[in-house]
Amino acid sequence: MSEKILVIGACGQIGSELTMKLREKYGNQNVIASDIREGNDELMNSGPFEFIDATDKASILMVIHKYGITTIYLMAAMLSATAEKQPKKAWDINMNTLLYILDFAKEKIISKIYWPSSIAVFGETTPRIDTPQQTILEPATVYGISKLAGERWCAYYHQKFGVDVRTLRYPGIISWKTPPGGGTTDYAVEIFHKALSDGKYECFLSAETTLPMMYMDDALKATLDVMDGPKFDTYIAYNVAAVSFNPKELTSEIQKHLPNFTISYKPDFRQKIADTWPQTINDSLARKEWSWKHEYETSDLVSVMLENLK
Ligand code: AKB
Repeated sequence: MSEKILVIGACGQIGSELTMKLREKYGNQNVIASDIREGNDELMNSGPFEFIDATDKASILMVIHKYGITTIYLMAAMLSATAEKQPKKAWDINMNTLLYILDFAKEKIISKIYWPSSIAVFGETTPRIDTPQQTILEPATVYGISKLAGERWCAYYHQKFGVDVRTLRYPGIISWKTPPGGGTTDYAVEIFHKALSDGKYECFLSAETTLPMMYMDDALKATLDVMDGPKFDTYIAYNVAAVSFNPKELTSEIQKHLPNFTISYKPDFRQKIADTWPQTINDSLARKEWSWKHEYETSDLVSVMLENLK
């Protein structure tokens, strides 16, 4: 049976580019985009689209039956900063939808799931440099708690019911096509827009706040690679890493292209979130087990971002 894919949350930062990549690979008609709002023209015009509220189990099931969906990429989520403002709503979106999808797979209505986790599963008590795959997981944010709980649910459904679910722990994702929304790492995208439009940027994190980051193309490659591989014997939410930098270092890279660009710092509540997250990630397991390798270094992603946003 050929794969029929449903992307839930297809109009968000990762969802929109992931949908286009999947359409390229599996054919436009085999990848159904869905979200609560319309996406960009490219996404809306290149293949099927359905309005789905990710918390509405019945409408997800209806779309699964309508298209004969075999695989779901569940990209709808409330990210770290927004989730702190609406904890219960964040839990509902980040957790209940996952449980619906896991149940659909348990009941053999669908056969495969991609569900992303995040570096937010780590917390203050986790080693922040070269953070291992297996380590202390005591997240301090609602988003992090939901991602950690989600990982454990995925492991449970995999082990108890044989559900084929795969997960990567994304770092901050840098891209230019669709803006991110509500994340702590979002400064590293906003900065490019402001550098080009205003020549200056007021950063909500302090100069020295180092966080793991990845260019979108690398994130998509990792996602497709982990989905292409054989089913896991044991469920693992893989650490994946590319680069790490702080706002000061990113500014210096941008200044190589825009020498007059200036940055000022006004840390807000997001600083506290960033302070609990790792600075660098050890992803040797992903590199060993499915040959994960990033391509974009910081200087590459800065060039690509400025080039495309110009
Ligand atoms: C966020 O900042 O909340 C996200 C993430 C690291 O998962 N980008």
